[in-house]
Amino acid sequence: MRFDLITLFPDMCAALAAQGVCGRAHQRGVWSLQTWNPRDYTRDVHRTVDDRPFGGGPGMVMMAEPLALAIEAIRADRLAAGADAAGLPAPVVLLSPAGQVHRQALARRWAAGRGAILVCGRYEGIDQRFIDTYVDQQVSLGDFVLSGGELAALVLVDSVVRLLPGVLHDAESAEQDSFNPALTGLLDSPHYTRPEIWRGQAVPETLLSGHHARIQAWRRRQSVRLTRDRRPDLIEQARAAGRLSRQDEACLDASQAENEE
Ligand code: 9WO
Repeated sequence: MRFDLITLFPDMCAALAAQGVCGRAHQRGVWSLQTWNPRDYTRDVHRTVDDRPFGGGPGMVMMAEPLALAIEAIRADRLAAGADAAGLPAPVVLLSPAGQVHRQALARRWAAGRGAILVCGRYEGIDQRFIDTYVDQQVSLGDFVLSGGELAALVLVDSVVRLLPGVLHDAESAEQDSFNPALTGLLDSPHYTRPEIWRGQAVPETLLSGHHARIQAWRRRQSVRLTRDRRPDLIEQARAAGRLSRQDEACLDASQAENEE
């Protein structure tokens, strides 16, 4: 899988390919990341990538032409590398608050694809004519504003790459929700490690019992209750999708009754 990032700040993007599970997988060739600087596709001596907005207003706008030339260069390079299925060019994706909000189900869909060309905007925005001409879809991470699209692009790539086969160890993937349908859509239960008592706080007894079935049931109960308390919307979704068992419902009823006492 190959991701091409169009960015004025390529240095910001190197970390993902260098560290952690994504870094390891990158080193093994599971995926690749290339950055393309629009500044390298300018033709004036000042290497201008931005200009003042027509109609006035604060700040600067990214010019269409350097971005378009970067896309053309990427398309040629991906073709030469055989990175795309024949006649199926990689989608061009803009990270912006106007996009579809990213979530785990979309990350899974991306993980089945060939990658993408990710456009990272800066300044006040990008000339709309570039967006109209080249951008296939916009992706948002949520309702907040960043100073540029780079961090959002890296979050997107991270969420996809960790789902690729062989990126996580068995031990990690066993815990992972896509391999553990029972947990899908619920929040994970709390984790503990040594020491058994830390600053007077003990580890929940069940986790020390060595009783696998009881531990599993305890974790599931914790997941269900935590999700109910913090993200009741996810409980509704899980229920609607038939992902809550009779035990899950009983656990919700029981803790509801405790709260009402
Ligand atoms: C396009 C656009 C369209 C409608 C409304 C806002 C929009 N912003 C952009 C855009 O290309 N913005 C660039 C990237 C330039 C300004 C900083 N940018 C940005 C991206 N800020 N915040 C994001 C972002 C991306 C994904 N999820 C949350 C925020």
